[in-house]
Amino acid sequence: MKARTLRPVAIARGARINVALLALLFIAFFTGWIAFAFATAPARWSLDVHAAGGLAILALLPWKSMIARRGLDRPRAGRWASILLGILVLITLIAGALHSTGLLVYWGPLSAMEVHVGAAIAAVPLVAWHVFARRVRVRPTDLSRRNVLRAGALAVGAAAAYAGTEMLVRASGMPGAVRRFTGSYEAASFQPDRMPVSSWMFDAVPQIKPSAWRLSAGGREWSYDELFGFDDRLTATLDCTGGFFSTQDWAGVRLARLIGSAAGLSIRVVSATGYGRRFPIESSSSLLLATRYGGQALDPGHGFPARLVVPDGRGFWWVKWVSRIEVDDVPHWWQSPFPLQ
Ligand code: HEM
Ligand code: HEM
Ligand SMILES: Nc1nc2c(c(=O)[nH]1)N[C@H]1C(S)=C(S)[C@@H](COP(=O)(O)O)O[C@H]1N2
Ligand SMILES: [Mo]
Repeated sequence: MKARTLRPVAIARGARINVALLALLFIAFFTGWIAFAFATAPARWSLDVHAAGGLAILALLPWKSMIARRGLDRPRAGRWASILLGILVLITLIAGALHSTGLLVYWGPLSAMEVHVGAAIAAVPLVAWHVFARRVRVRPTDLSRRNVLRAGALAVGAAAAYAGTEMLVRASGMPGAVRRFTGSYEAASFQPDRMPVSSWMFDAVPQIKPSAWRLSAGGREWSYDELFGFDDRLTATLDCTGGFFSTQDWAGVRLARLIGSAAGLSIRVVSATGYGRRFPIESSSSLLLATRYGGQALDPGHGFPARLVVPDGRGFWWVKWVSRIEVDDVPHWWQSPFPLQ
């Protein structure tokens, strides 16, 4: 096979596209996780950057396919890994668009959002390998005025394209028009019996007998009946990173009542399954340990006997099947940003 000789202009363009892709992949990955970390304003602005970044990647793909074709012309190891990377990036983009337009929000047991994030995570080691194995030489002149202008034009174009697709989704009344600011779809609000059951990763629903169950909190144990006797109420929205949200009337007991006068920096709420999250001590009066939703007892899927309600906290903070609440001097931010279980 004859290697094609490329003019320096084409080489510089190739490097430019590849470097831009790398930056955009970083931005999309980072802002995606910011969006998952919050159920408040940062979720929105990070998703605006995220969506524009994703569309910018899409815009560069025609140029990238020219580079890829050139690379594929040379017989060398690892081309299949590059092709797999291409497939994963395409799946990520397509699933993101399916979720955002609402054209296909569920695919069997998986949501488009789960496919989107799953493919993106799977692509990470391949990107790392790819960048290492197909090294691009970056020169100081790459930061030229012209390249900065190019990057600016790409950013403006991507933002406009994102605004355009959002307007199109709304004007045409696609299902995606009714997403919440986190991108999630409403599901069974105020209909507890129809609320979706979800878990962060692999936690299975435990069957807990209320007679044998005890909650340890504030230096003592509480029985189910004791907890059920409280009637603090809160209307709050559970917003799962899987792509749905559901608002319910929750009832139970404010954590402040359970921990009493215990002193410390943070509160750790632990599930019977071992899953747990830590909260700043100041939040003890806004957090609710719920035994009921919509006036009825929780069911096993939703955390029976008791589950945490975290207003303005993403779903993964809403620990289910709570068995232990501890106060200690570990700062609340001293934990993995996302559950590891
Ligand atoms: C959207 C993400 C990307 C995809 C889907 C992708 C895909 C591919 C494919 C299929 C090839 C041809 C097969 C091969 O040479 O292994 C290739 C080549 C290459 N890629 Fe990527 N790539 C991506 C991002 C990047 C990034 C971020 C860099 C560097 C910063 C990069 C640098 C290169 C280089 C230098 C080549 C070789 C080109 C040549 O031999 O002329 N790529 N890429
Ligand atoms: C590098 C890989 C990624 C790319 C290229 C990418 C790209 C995209 C694209 C193109 C959209 C559709 C935007 C729209 O038109 O509304 C989207 C949506 C979304 N992505 Fe990603 N994404 C990536 C990774 C992630 C990750 C890792 C997360 C979460 C941890 C994430 C979370 C989301 C969310 C929540 C939406 C929905 C936004 C909405 O409905 O408004 N993405 N992504
Ligand atoms: N013990 C435990 N609690 C958990 C989880 C889990 O995996 N284990 N998943 C969390 C996540 S990610 C979400 S979205 C909500 C889902 O609550 P639901 O099943 O009542 O909708 O529970 C949270 N609480
Ligand atoms: Mo979730």
